Amino acid sequence: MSSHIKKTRNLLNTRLGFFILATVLFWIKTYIAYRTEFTLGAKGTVQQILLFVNPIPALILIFGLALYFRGRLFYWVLMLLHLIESIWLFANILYYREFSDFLSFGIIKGSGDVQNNLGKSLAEILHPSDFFVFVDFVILVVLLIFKVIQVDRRKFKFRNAFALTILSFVLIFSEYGVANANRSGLLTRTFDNNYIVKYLGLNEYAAFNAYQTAKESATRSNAKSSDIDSVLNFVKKNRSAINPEYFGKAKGKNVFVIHLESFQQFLINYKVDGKEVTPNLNKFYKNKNTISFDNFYHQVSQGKTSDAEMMMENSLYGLPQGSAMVTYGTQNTYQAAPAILDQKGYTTASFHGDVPSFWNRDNTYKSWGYQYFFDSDYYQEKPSYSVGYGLKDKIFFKDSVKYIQQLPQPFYAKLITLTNHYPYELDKPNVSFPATKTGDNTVDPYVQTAHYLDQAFGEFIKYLNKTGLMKNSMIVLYGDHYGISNNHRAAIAQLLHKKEITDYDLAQFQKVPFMIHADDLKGGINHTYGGEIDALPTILHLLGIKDNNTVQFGNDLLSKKRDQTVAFRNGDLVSPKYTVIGSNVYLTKTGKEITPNDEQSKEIKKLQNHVNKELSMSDRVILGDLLRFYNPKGFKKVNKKDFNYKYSYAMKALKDSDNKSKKTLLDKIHKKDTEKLYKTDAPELKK
Ligand code: GP9
Ligand code: MN
Repeated sequence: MSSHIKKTRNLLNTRLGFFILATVLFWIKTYIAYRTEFTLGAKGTVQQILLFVNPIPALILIFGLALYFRGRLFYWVLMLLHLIESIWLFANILYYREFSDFLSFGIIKGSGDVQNNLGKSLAEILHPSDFFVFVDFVILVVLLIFKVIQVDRRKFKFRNAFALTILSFVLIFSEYGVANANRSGLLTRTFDNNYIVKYLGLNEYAAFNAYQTAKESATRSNAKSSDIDSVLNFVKKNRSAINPEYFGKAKGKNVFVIHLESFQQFLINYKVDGKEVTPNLNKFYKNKNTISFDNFYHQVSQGKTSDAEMMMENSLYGLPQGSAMVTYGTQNTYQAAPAILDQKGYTTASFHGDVPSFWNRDNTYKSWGYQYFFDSDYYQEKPSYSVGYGLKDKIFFKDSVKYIQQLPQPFYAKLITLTNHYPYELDKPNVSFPATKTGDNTVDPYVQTAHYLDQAFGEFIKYLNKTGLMKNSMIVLYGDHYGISNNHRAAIAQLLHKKEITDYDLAQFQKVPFMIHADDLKGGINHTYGGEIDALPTILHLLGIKDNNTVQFGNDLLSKKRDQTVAFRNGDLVSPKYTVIGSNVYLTKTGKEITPNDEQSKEIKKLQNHVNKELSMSDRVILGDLLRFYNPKGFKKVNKKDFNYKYSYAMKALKDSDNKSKKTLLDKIHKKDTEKLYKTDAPELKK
């Protein structure tokens, strides 16, 4: 036994031994922080194992640097790196406690207005126990000072130090390989900082974030203020005239934007075993006061939901790779729907039953000017309440009412649903619809979660009717993107009752619902061709806001004369006449593939040029942060500092604004809590 201790002491008295001790202590400490300070949501064995081991490779790399130094310098360098690493962990623990997200370099270097008011409330956030993060540092220092561990003056071979560096890279890349197999697109699609920490670790996250921030500031600093001029010329030409029949028809009303997750247009009026999948949405679609578009396409790329949000509320395209909300959401200047409406007297709020960091919403929404973001921290959570990414739709809608009724009117409220999300899981008690029988397991349950979403929507509509909100609100519905990806051709063919699926069919399969309802609106099915990029101008005109100045790449779908070319993010396009997929051309009306004659070629070339230009112009706006150079008349630049999405802060703000002006639903119906009027059959809420 004593020889064992002696051996260990001998080892610790070597440089390698000291390096191992420091690494192991830091590893344990990080893992404890992972488990106790962050909500990383590691599910399943692979993620659990990755979470456990992921601190090691980067620690070998970073602490291993010290081994290149001679003499006492090794100890100094190692302890310095240790201290920096500890401070990084410490800072993240504090930041996470306040913002449920990890620190990003964009925030740290942030030009004043994006600093998230760091520091202000530090005293409130800090717990004395947080200093545990420095315990191992102190231990190591004490051991050295009191010579419990002897300083080893012998040289550590360069060859060995180098071998350790190589080993760390091998481990980092293997770890990335396993992570990417578990979550494909981890770094290319960049979903959520939590994911990167969960899979790769806090240091890898820092490196990746530094890379992203550098890339972002490079494109930003390359841009000149005059770059905005060509953009302004382009969007000016594109703007369509208002349609007096619709302009201002919903003026002064509240706006509900309901985001139907992964919801495709083909589901409307679709039947399985003779039963409608979405009876409530179908009824809404046909309602005489609903304008329903049946040639409306999603235009998203890798950023999926975040691309949809970007287009719907900014009339700017997402980027060809990754998510613009993640990379360019925190720092960029925007002229988004919430900001425009805020400046017209609206209260603005987004509701979503997932963590705030997903798609970087917690930062991007500030840039867009959202006053409130009711994320999963605002909802009661129980294991049975959630599936997949978060709160089940029925519970989400019901529990949102608590906040809706406190919003001063008129308000702009966006509710982002979640349950109808790949892989379309739902627990038995909530399944009340037959799956399709294509034999493709990813496709078949899609109609079941879509049916569930429809029921949730139906319950919400009932509430709106009961409370009178329906009368003074405009309801906008949209599907954000496909639910069934193009990889499922055989199943899609079966669903559409077709023998074979062509590229043309797949393009048309990208249609999603877009419906606008208000009590005195002239409804009907509108066949104009358009997409998510066109939502904002359409909505603004209905609200009577003639916005000729902010930068928008879409145009009002209700305008009588408008460009109906729909750009997909990869440059493919659909117009009323042609559908162009790569080099293949189809007639949109019939789906017939053609070899264009000269005249057709000319027309197609014109369409294609327009689409290419539109996409690249939009990219320039985002990559160069061009809106920072442009102060349109009638629009005030958003000050991100004005916003704080922490629960206690929001509750106080709601109370304060209520004291100032009695304009909430709660006031209107004499302090009666409207939650009681909400009826849901959600099995989780049954007593
Ligand atoms: C997560 C949700 C899903 O918060 O919005 O995003 P998606 O995977 O559809 O892009
Ligand atoms: Mn989505």
